[in-house]
Amino acid sequence: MPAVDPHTPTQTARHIESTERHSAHNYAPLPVVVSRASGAWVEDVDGHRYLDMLSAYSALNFGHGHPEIVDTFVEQAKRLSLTSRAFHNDQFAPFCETITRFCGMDRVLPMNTGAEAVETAIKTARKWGYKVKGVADGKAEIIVCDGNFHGRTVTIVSFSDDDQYRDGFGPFTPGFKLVPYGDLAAFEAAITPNTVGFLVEPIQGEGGIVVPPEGYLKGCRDLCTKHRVLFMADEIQTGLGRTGRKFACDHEGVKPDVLILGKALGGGMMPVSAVLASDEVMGVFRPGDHGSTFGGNPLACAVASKALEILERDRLPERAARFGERFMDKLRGLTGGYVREVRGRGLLIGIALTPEAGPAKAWCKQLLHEGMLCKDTVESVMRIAPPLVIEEMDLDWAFERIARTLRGKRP
Ligand code: IF1
Repeated sequence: MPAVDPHTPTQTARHIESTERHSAHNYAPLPVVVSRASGAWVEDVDGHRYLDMLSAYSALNFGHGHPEIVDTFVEQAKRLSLTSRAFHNDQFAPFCETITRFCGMDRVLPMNTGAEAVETAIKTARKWGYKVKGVADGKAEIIVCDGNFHGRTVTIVSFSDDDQYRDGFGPFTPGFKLVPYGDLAAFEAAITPNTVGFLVEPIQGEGGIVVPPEGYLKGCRDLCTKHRVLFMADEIQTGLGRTGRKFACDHEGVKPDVLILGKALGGGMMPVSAVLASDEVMGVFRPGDHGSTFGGNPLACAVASKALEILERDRLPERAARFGERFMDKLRGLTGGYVREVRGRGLLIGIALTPEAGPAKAWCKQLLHEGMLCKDTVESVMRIAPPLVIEEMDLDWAFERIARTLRGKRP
């Protein structure tokens, strides 16, 4: 299939042709070239408007160009952008105070991307295992789940069960054990005296918006406590209001030992990630053990602090819960036909299609022509995750398009 169909307008076609020519082909984006955006709406290089129902996989919880975040960003960029951690900067302490209070954790270790935060969590668990739990050197095991997505570094893809993520990238990092997601008995059976951590997404994103059975997270939490295993929640995609609570673990009253955040923490402005833990766990780090040139930079700290302030002040988790419930109810009215199931929590929603519907990607492309951006995950699931600041009338607008499209002809 050609990258650009002959009907796509000139500017769009030019950009896509140049991209195809000069960039690595590690993505296959939908054929839209965005050039500006505000709130939940984006505009492409040919002047067409689209409603953003993906929000950069939850990195845009605050929408595009949130005025206060932009102001914070611009002001801080003018004053001080970077020091490295060789010196202190005056945005760091306020950020650490804000985020630890927000998360109910003792200490934070800031990084930049999600994958770096996951790597940090893995290093934390291993070091804790050796220094505190007393696991013999080189023997630490971390349990992870089938269908996981935690990023794309060599170590992280080492424990992916998706062949494409691993193919051609070995040799891999040992020390990980896969168990079926949602299966408490399988998790307990996999624990050994060498198990130092359990790394889990409270809702699997790339796995297809998979909500685990009720009681699973709580059960895992209890098993982790019983066997002295660190419960490590990857809330990079599910955290910060997306699922209708501050964190997806809150739905089961679960407090992780290690909390991993990213995406929306950067206010949609820049990559900011973080790992949070208790004094005991974070206490394993000594100067020089771990770090990052950009981690904890003043620009990131200022923007992230502002993002957390807005999230709380504007009650965005409650908004996600309210809007998400209504939107999911309406979507469920579409089941039968091409819709097999609608699932998710808050504004993290998957529309699972029937086999007769064909690939979800074709439907997302159809919706693009209707003026709406969304994205397939696995073969047969459409992922819906609008900014949490979206207006209800925009959600109504989106529902009309989705309903009309899914009731229409198969693309
Ligand atoms: C891409 C997926 C989503 C994540 C969880 C860690 C990371 C991610 C739970 C790593 C990142 C992103 C990566 C992005 C697409 C997107 C994605 F489809 F790939 F799986 F959201 F579902 N943990 N997810 O979801 O964070 O290093 O990217 O900052 O294009 O790969 P990162």
